[in-house]
This record gives sequence, structure tokens and C-alpha cells, in this order.
Amino acid sequence: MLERRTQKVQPPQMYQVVMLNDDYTPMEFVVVVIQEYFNKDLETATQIMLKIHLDGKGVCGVYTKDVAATKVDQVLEAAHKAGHPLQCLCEPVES
Ligand code: TYC
Repeated sequence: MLERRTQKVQPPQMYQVVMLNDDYTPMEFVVVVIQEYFNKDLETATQIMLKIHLDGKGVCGVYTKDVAATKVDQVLEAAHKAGHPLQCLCEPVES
């Protein structure tokens, strides 16, 4: 019989999508991006944007690896298309 103790399933490693501040991307654009790709309401998106503006970076959301990577791609593509230097990245959440 198989050992039950060896069957434990770990929850997946989660990744946070971190957005970085810059001096050129308009605040309004960042708020729209956070609303659109991270499903935040206007007030929450504005708070996250202001935190990034003041602290240099901020977490927009926490996802599994593939979803986080897709969010990064979407943000970078939207920023590039709009001609803004907005940067974001994903990093593993400390467990
Ligand atoms: N610092 C930018 C400005 O003053 C606004 C900004 C906020 C840019 C957040 C990027 O991730 C960012 N226009």
C-alpha cells in the first residue's frame, strides 16, 4: 500500500507582479492599466499608483507563475504601444 504521508500536495509558489515608478508615464495611464489588468476599482488602483509613485515600486497583484508572467507581458505591451517607459516584473512571494 502506498504511504499516505508521501502524498501531501503543496500549494503552488505564488508570484507578485511589481510595478516600478518612472518620471514619464502619466499617473492616469498607470491607474487605467491597474484597473484593466489587475481588476481593481478606481479607488484601489489610484492608491496602488500613488504608493508606487511615492515608494518607487508596488505590488499590483499575486498570481500563479503563468498568470503573473502574462500580466507582466500585457502591461509591458500596453505601455510600449502607448509610448510610455512603464516597467513591471514578477517575483516569487516569500513563504
Ligand atoms: N511618477 C509618475 C509621474 O509622476 C507616475 C507613475 C506612477 C509612473 C506609477 C509609473 O508605476 C508608475 N507621472
